[in-house]
Amino acid sequence: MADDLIMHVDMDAFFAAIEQRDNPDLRGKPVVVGALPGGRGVVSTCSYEARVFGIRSAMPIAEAYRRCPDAVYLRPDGRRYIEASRKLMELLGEISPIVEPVSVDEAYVDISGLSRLFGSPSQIGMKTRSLIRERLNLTGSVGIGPTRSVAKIASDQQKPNGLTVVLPEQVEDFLAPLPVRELRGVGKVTMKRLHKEGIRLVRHIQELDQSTLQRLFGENGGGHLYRQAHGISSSFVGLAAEQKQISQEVTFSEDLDDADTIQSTLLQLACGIGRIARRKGVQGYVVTVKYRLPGFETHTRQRKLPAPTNWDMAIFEEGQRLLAETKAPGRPLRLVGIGLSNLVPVGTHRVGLFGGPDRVRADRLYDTLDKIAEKYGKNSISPAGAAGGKRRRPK
Ligand code: TTP
Ligand code: MG
Repeated sequence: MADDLIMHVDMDAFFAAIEQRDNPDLRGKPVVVGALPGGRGVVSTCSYEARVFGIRSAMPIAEAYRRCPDAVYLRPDGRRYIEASRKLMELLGEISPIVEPVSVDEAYVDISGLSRLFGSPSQIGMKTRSLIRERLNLTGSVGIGPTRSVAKIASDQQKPNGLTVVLPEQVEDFLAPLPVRELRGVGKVTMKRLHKEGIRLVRHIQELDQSTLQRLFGENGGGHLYRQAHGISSSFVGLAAEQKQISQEVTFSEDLDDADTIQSTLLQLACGIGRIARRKGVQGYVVTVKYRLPGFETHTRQRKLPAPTNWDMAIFEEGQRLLAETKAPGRPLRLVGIGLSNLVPVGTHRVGLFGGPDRVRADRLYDTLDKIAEKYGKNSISPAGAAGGKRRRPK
């Protein structure tokens, strides 16, 4: 519909910001959440102070340490992050009844027709940010636009603590100067193909008509690019079918039998996979876990879900379940990995933009969060939790 208005909310440096909120000593400092230096894991996320050193999510922890040995290094504490996630989704539910969580710190909110209640789109955005500050004592960035893609790109424009509103008449100008990789469904392969044609900016796509794009990129792919570049809603993400599965794994430097570390590694991997899937605009039906016992005995196990997902917590939960079912309890692991396959474009299983299944999905979110929170209540994902455990800092 012409007057659709979507808000995308993405919390700033989510895991790290929660650590800084809960421990004032960490405020203003570079904080890196993820594996600890000395191991082979990766960075989950880091505070904006750490980003100055070039540290980024998914970077090997050794490289992060090389860039900033003085940063504070913490293992993730899933329980507190999930609690914050739950509060975030709840407060968004006060803005609009139609909330679609997409990851632990990110959601789309349908704000069409809410101006009578809350005022202009910017006022809705400001209201959302102030609720986040009041309830969570954290900051989030908000983007508002006529489609999900535009709202998502907008929320990223002025991070952290930003608000970017793109009105329908501004969409083309807003998208024009961006690099093509900002568009949904444009992964590495498509980007290369676009670059080969001299198409680097969204403006270059906007300059071509739809039939030219379809000649170059196929009927579906070209049509999708055309709609994305003009900010027209598009659920087709045919270009994303570049990849059959998304997977990540970590090899430990020594055999590992610490259930907390295995869990937190799995959580990080699941977040990474969810992230890639969302970036590509796909969801997967099948979650696979892979693990290696000492001596290279490697196993995989997978399960097909009733509905496709690209949500971190759903991938994590399924992975955990599979691992619990398969691994002989207490046996040390050398490697753990998780994958998402049977990928389909987002939207394949939706009725309309925010149709029935999305509401169901929001319900499932709370269900899952409850279960995870319960679990972590007893067995926190990390010793850095409220139980007063140790927060290790490298020497
Ligand atoms: P993001 O929203 O991508 O990152 P962020 O909130 O830390 O920072 P930004 O201000 O740029 O939004 O991801 C949300 C959380 O998901 C992040 O805090 C940690 C987790 N995560 C991982 O564990 N691994 C990853 O590779 C990424 C990207 C995120
Ligand atoms: Mg975020």
